[in-house]
Amino acid sequence: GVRACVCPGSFDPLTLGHLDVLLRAADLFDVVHAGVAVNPGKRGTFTGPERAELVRRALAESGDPRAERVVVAEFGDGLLVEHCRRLGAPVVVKGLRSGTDYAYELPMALMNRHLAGVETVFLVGDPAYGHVSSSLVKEVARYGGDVSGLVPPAVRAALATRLGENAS
Ligand code: COD
Repeated sequence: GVRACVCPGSFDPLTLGHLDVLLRAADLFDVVHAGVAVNPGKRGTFTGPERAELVRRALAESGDPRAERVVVAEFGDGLLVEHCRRLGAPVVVKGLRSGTDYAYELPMALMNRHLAGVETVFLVGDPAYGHVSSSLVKEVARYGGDVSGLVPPAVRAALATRLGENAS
């Protein structure tokens, strides 16, 4: 059968670190569901639909053949394991930058296995993106720093519009 996984995240916005994990997950699975989590109590920089659209555009402009196996969907504020069940994808794939990431991810991985038997596969993050997070990228963009090499071109343009000097 088709082996499917979910790569969840806030993706507010997608970085090159996220993109690397999505494409490497597509080396291991037939279908990768990029799951855009939207916490209604937390106002993000981009809305759920905007984040999902940026992931789609970044995948398309990457020109990488693996991108054809990545499907993007928001999952609102529900449980990740419910999203996995709806999609028929019993595996979660996440990237780890550091031991701090692992400490944050371990209880969630244990909880998701407890709740629904959903397994978590961790990919070792590319050290080239070890310093790349959505929050730091937004801080750099807000103060006019150069975010090329940190985010795909589509995200760079969206950040300039949303946070750059000509933002309202
Ligand atoms: N290199 C490698 N991996 C990276 C990098 C990088 N540079 N940057 C990010 N990542 C990976 C990490 O694995 C991270 O987990 C993932 O990308 C997503 O990162 P973010 O920052 O976009 O997303 P988070 O950490 O805010 O997402 C957390 C979730 C939304 C996945 C989590 O809160 C969740 O599952 N929520 C749903 C509700 C639920 O089920 N709660 C109970 C969980 S037990």
